[in-house]
Amino acid sequence: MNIKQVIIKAFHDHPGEFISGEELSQTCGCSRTAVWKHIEELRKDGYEVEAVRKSGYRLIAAPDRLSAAEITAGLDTKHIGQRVIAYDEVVSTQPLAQEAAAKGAEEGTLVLAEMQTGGKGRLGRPWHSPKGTGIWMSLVIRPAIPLPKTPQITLLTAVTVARTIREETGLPVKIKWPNDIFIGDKKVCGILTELNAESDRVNYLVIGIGINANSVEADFPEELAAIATSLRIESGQPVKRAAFIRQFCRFFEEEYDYYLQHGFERVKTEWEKNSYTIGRWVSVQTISQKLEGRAVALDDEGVLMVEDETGAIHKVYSADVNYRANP
Ligand code: BT5
Repeated sequence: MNIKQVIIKAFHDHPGEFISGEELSQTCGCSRTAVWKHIEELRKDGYEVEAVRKSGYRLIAAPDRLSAAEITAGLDTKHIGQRVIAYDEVVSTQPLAQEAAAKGAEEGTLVLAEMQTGGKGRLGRPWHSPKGTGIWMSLVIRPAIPLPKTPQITLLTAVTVARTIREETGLPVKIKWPNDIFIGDKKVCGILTELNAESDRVNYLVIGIGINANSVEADFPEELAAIATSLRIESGQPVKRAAFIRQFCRFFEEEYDYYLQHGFERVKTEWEKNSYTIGRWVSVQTISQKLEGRAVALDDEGVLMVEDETGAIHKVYSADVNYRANP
């Protein structure tokens, strides 16, 4: 941690309290003049810091910026989110996270940006990622699981995002198989999992998560206006993005550690409980076939099971799912 990060952490550890210049200089291992200079820099970064003679410094407000220091301050996880690589503007966080992972970035590394100019969804589709409004992040993990189980990680991520949204905003969310989070009938979050593996060994996964946090209606282009929403639009409240990400990291680590030790059962139950898909009549387009039927459940591996009109069960591994009125 650099000195600015140490100061931010100290403020987070003492919310609303004054910290003396002396104490900060001891915590940071630098002179009181150096502390003062770093506080000045924090002010330039948008931090509102009150300074009172004899009392010291007190944080009044932190900017809603996704810096590494803001996210890691007060983050009590073992791995997830402990290393943050934050950018202002990128084409997409996915290749940057892949590059970091290829160079050995540790499990839990988070790559994020205020804005993406070429954010991507699945199958080459675009992901709209305007400046400062969203959470556009890619998480590197290195699970020791066989290749066919990796789609379970997307489901685990969806369950975790859904829980974070529920607990941070109180909004009712639903998961649409396999990777969309919906509020009502609008999409608020999409997840894209990319994989690097050799024969049957996973080297790393990069989980891309895009959440419309503070977007207002005008932030969505015409083609998204009817199908996309944000946490702010739905709740009427702006989201503190750094705090939201910290909570996501805690929930993800808890769910992920449990999954690695005990398997998929808990994710499956939680996913089905939150599902927008199970019980609905769906039309499924895979690379090779199109079918219609009722989505009945996930199987023990996380594969979607669809029952057609003849009662035959089809296993759907990877596909686009659309919803139909019941026949
Ligand atoms: C997804 O793909 O939903 C995965 C999105 C993953 C985005 C994250 S952001 C951080 C990381 N870096 C990246 O470059 N990507 C990841 P898919 O299921 O294919 O959905 C894409 C479709 O969602 C588009 O064709 C649009 O219809 C719609 N869409 C695009 N931008 C949206 C937005 N901001 N909100 C809601 N819907 C959107």
